[in-house]
Amino acid sequence: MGKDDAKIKELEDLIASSQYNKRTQKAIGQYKAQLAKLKVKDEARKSGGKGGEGYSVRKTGDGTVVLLGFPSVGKSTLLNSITDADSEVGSYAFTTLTCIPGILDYEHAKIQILDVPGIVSGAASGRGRGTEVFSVLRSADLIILLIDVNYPEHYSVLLNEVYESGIRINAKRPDVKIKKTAKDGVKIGKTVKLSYLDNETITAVLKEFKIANADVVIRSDITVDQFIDCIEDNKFYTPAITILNKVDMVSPEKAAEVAKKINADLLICGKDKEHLEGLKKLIFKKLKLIRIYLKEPSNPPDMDVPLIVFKDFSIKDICKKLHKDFVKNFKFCRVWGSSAKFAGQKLTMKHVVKDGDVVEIHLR
Ligand SMILES: Nc1nc2c(ncn2[C@@H]2O[C@H](COP(=O)(O)OP(=O)(O)O)[C@@H](O)[C@H]2O)c(=O)[nH]1
Ligand SMILES: [Mg+2]
Repeated sequence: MGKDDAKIKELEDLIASSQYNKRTQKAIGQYKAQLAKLKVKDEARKSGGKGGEGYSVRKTGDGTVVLLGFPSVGKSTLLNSITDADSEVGSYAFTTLTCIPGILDYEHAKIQILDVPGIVSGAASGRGRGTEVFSVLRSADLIILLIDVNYPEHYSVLLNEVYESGIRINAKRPDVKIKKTAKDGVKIGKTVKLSYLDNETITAVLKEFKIANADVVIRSDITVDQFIDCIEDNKFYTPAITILNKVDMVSPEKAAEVAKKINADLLICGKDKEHLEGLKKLIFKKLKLIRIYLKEPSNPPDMDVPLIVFKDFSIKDICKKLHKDFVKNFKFCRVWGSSAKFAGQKLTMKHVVKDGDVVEIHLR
């Protein structure tokens, strides 16, 4: 064990054995900040010269979903069931050694699903192909936590691995602005009452990151961990769903009991191709995909084949998706549908579309 490993362990023990309260929050905040810094250093060392480049899988399609689970929970089987992929299935661990992509065709959306090697505890710190897995994970628009009904205990391990890899699932980025300044110390503005942080702790934690002068504005009731996330500014906020797999192997009562324990969003039998509509629908919903219909000037729109985009996409995002020159050559657009004030409203690239809108793009 290296010097940093020992220090990490010492800090983790200190944090675990301390009660977080008004009196201790400053010290705990400082430990947590020191720990966060050591972990960054540790990750850089473990990924070596590779810089965490991971598998070379190009993002394609309308959204990317990563299947995450321990070895043998049925990831490859599920990928083969819901996509065009042909991934090797095996009854032993580590069958899948590379990242296998497949495309799920659903409601005109082409959703890329990635089957990555099973992770094991400690993956976030570089063991068992973790570095590669997590670089794929960080590119996900949605993460599926796949749990084998026989191993519900995997759930908390997965959650921990995902957290340690810098991904905050089903969480909103906290509303915190930190602007470094040249002098005058740390100035803190708050629009909410903070339950877990006082000014002294905020200042002490910033100091650990060598920030002595800053304007800080906090608009959500954050914890010290969330504050550190905001300082590091390298976290990913990704939606996730928990899917309980292989429910054919146990009684319905047992499956329901396990599902409750891990708060599963859906129970499936990944082998059973015919009954996975519910999962496809859930994936589409969780990706927050919407349908846009394109129209050419003086022609009716093509209402058969929508363009699938993410909710909150702007016209500019749509242009980028359509063609590499569209942004450069954009003149204006007209929009029909719920995002427009009136039918055929003339709008700029900043306009944000809504599900079912008809869009006509005018280029120079
Ligand atoms: N009973 C049952 N077995 C399954 C199911 N899905 C996968 N398996 C089996 O579990 C084993 C591991 O599957 P695989 O897809 O290779 O898991 P992976 O390592 O997560 O990719 C294989 O023997 C599969 O046939 C399922 O829904 N029900
Ligand atoms: Mg596999």
